[in-house]
Amino acid sequence: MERTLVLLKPDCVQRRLVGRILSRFEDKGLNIVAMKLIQITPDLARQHYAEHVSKPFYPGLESFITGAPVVALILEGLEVIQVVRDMLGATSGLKASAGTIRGDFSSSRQMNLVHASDGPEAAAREMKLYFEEHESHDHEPTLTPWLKAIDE
Ligand code: FUP
Repeated sequence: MERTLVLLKPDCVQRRLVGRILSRFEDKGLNIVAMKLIQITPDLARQHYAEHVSKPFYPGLESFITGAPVVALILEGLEVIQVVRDMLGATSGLKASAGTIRGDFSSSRQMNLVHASDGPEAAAREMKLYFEEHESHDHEPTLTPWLKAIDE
């Protein structure tokens, strides 16, 4: 089992899409093991987007991501890091395929609704940035035997 950090960004919360996006992850059979509503500070934004801080688009990205609360969550599942990235689609909503979350709900490169870790190292780093150990909860959904075979 793998875990990944997901943020439902300010545009997602403001557009009242939180329930619909969470449903897509639940429908896929992914397990929510941590979740909270938080306000990202400029300091946290700089840590999260460390690789982008010096880029021309960063000031706009920071004011967007700190402009309203976000829902942070940790999802668990088989190959969940890649599975969730595929569910999101390409970074820009204009390029993301129909059927993906960004493809279906976003027409913007910046306001693309959801962030998800792009690899195992990023997932480990980002889960630590947003959650303390005691905020995530191991649990086995009772319907697991109907979501995957025992040897998967
Ligand atoms: P992603 O991994 O798909 O979230 O995208 P990136 O890490 O490449 O970019 C991080 C965020 O910066 C994206 F959510 C969108 C934003 N961004 C811009 O606002 N302008 C750009 O030119 C590129 C990215």
